[in-house]
Amino acid sequence: MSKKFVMFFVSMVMMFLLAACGGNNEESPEVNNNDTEIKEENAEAAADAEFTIRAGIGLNNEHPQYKGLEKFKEIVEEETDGAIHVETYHSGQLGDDRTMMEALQLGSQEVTVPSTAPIANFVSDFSIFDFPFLFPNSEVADEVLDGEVGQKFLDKLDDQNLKGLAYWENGFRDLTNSEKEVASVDDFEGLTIRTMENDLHLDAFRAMGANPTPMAFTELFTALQQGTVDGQENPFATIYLEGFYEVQDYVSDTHHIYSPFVFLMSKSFYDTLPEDYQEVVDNAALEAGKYQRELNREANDEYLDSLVEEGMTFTEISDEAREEMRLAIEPVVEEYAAELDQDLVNEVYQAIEDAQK
Ligand code: TK8
Repeated sequence: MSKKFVMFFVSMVMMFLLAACGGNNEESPEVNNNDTEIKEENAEAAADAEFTIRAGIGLNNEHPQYKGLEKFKEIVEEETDGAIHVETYHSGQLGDDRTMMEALQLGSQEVTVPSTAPIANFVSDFSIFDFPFLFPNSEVADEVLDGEVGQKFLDKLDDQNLKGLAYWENGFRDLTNSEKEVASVDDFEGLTIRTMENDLHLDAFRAMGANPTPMAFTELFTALQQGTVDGQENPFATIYLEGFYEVQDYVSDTHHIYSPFVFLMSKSFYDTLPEDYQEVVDNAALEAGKYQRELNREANDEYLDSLVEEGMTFTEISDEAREEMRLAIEPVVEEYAAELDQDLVNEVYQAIEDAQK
């Protein structure tokens, strides 16, 4: 059976299940009506448009990342007078990060905005951005990613039939778990932690004594709820907006990795766009990214308090404890750095230094 046919079959089954659930769920008829209305609007707009962009992400529609996608839609539709129609999907409605990236490669989806960690499975050099404690703050990250070096990495995506248009921000990752307060590297001992599907993340958590297990984000809430894993790590905004506080008791500001998002477009789709439309999507991805980063930073500042209000115990990581974590992970970082393009590694390190001057 061809992959496309399997995907088609799976989506038919999903549509049937969704329809069946909708039918039983008498308590929320409004939501169902809205969905139908949105679908009808989409269908009409898509019929009038020359091009349709289906943009999907794993986070939900409360997250600054989704607001960023909405901004992208607004700019593109306005500037092309509706000739490009953008449909936005959240919460993994179109699949998990890897599935969506593969769909971009196949040309069956046009846009997704994953973290760099899963991108490293497609272009291994991207793993450098997930080196723990690489970026001291988000301003330095902006300067490096938006500069010449960042562009070199985006260019490497072309060979994978992916077009990298801009860096957005997932943010500094913090640890939550259901077992105990984590204040130092010793406290990681024995904790089963879900990580993103990325070898460097797995090795870094092993180096700190944890039992990491890779998992798609779409499966995470259930895994936490059922106790398949004790903990996970994500920025405060995600921990709050995805309701992880309902199934996790402890949060520590480990800030161990800064996760960039990359705004990706299917390259084969991008190449079919006339040049002036390419320019529109290039600029819209950047513009929407600026807006998304701003919202994200506000959210991350604000949501730690909200997590505590929801009853989570907050443990502050001291500078010394963070330095111990960094030292525990250092051999892993060196091992991975040795495997990458050395010139590029040095350029990234240099750019980070320059950005701090
Ligand atoms: C959402 C993911 C998520 C990431 C993760 O699809 O997997 O933990 O941080 O935000 O990209």
